[in-house]
Amino acid sequence: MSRLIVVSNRVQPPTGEGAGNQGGLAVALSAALRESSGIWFGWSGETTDQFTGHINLQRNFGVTSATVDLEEQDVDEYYNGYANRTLWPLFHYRMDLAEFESGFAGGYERVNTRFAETLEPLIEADDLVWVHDYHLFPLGERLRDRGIANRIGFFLHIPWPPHGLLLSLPNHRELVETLFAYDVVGFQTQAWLQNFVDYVTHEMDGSVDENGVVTVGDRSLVAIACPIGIDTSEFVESAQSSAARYTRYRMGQSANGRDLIVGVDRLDYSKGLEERFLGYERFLGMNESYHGEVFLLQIAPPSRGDVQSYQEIRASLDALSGRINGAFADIEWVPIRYVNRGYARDRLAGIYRAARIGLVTPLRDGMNLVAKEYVAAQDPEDPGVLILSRFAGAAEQLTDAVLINPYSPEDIAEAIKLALEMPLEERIDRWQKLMGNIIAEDVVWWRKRFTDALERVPQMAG
Ligand code: ADQ
Repeated sequence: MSRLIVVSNRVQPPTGEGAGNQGGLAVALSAALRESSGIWFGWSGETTDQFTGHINLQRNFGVTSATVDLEEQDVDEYYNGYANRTLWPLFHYRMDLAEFESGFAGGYERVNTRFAETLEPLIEADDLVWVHDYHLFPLGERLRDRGIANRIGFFLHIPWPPHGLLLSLPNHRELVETLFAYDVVGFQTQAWLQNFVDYVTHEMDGSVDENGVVTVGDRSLVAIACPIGIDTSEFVESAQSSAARYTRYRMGQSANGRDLIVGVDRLDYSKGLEERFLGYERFLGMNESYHGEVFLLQIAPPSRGDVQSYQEIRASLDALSGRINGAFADIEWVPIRYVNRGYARDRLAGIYRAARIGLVTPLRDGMNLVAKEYVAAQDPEDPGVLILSRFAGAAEQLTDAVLINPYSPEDIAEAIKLALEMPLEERIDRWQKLMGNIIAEDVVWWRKRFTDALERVPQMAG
């Protein structure tokens, strides 16, 4: 087995606190790094006055992490700027929010070059290099510039936008060309992969063969759809842990016989939270008999608070939840509990298990792991119902969820009613089918699918 080098914007080494804190992705990557004596490289999350390229090497629970500090200007232009104010909105179909500043693009290039310069000496002859996500599109090319001939793969966690939309990005072609420095490029779904192929065939006169080899001129890459999964067995276990059981018990007590509908998302405009609240409001407006009988628990820890559009979405959700509660609440019942904090994974599992409905309604999402976690946490004898946006990548696999259009409050309202009234037999039937997929295509399956594809590519002569 080749040694694995994982590169991502942030590094999340294991903390040794069990299932409590590390996300499924970090767990899976940590396991692979441990098995292959690999290295996880990225930004430390800290800033420094002057970039030095000093690597902080640490070993935590068998995983070696190598992190670098960045300058404040790097963080502003590369992370808050190009990654989160240009690429993130555009790749989530939000041209209205995308900001095109040449300073951002310059900072993005600079940080990718700095990462490549710093990482290069750590790479040994047979290593597999696996780069993650939209922060680091050009990294492979910068490594090739330095003579790195190793197999290098790239996985995109977010959607790839339709061809016409990507044209609004200045220098879109350069960005796509950088991908050809990679041997394998992975997308979450067939739909995002198809968008990429559309761009390459229409804009670059490229072609794709039946093995997924995409060719432009004399350059090629292997493009695969490789949907990320969760650590299913770990999540099932954590839903049965004592912390989960206690949380479920407390939820049950505070629900007082009412049905719980749960939403869990980073506070992000792509997650469709306003539309979700409006759909729930519509449900309440249409179904007076359910007043006092259900409540929505929306857990939404703030993220990217330095970016203005995130401050705006936060303010508008505060106002909207207040308005809905003001309109419908009674002395003994509040229709929305809106919570701006994170929870340990085992407690989250207990909350999912207590919920009659998992409401997952992103306007656009690369995959959406919450949908899978909700299913994995259910009681097989009495499972809840997953309501899922058809615009989440997860909808390609989870076709037995109640699929909805997240832009339609009416659709959301009707799905809530349908789910609350769904007979046990149908709930079990849908859940078994969903769970079948979540078990078969878990995070280890995902990791192997990607690294196998990368290992199949012959290594270039150095
Ligand atoms: P995210 O946009 O962050 O990820 P998602 O896939 O839902 O979205 O993952 C969120 C993770 O954070 C889940 O594991 C969830 O449990 C956890 N989380 C969310 N709110 C939490 C809370 N309040 N407390 C504790 N944990 C919380 C990006 C892409 C997705 C893609 C993933 C992985 O945007 O589309 O699925 O990467 O590829």
